[in-house]
Amino acid sequence: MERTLIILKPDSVQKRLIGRIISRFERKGLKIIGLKMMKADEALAKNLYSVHEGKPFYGKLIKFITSAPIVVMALEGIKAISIARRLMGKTFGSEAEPGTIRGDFAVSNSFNAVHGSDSPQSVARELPLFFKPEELVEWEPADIKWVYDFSGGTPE
Ligand code: IDP
Ligand code: MG
Repeated sequence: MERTLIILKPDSVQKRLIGRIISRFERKGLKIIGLKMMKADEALAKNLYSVHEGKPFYGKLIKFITSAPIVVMALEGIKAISIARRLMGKTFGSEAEPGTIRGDFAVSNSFNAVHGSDSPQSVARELPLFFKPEELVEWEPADIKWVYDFSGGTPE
């Protein structure tokens, strides 16, 4: 099982999309193991987006992500990182396919509804910025035997 970090960005919270966006991940079968609302301060934002320092959009991005509350979520599942990224759609709201979160809920290239870690290395760096180990909840969904095929012994 893989873990990933998802952030519902300030535009999602302001547009009252929290419930609808969380359900996209839930209904796919990804398990929520951490969830909270918070405001990111500048230090946290700069840490999250350190790879983008120096790029033309960096300043605006830091301002945006710290401008209003966000909802942060830790998800778990087989291939959770790539599945979540595909549910999100392409980076720019203007280019994201209909049916994806960004395709359905964002039209802007910067105010694009969600952040999702893009690799195991990013998860290892980003998840601990937002969740302490004790904030992540281990639990077994009641329907897990219908979410994955266990007929071969291991989930598929
Ligand atoms: P990602 O969120 O799909 O991983 P990144 O390239 O990592 O995309 O960029 C991080 C965030 O920075 C984007 O989600 C978006 O909010 C913003 N961003 C990226 N590229 C641009 C741009 O060219 N103009 C404005 N904002 C951008
Ligand atoms: Mg990225």
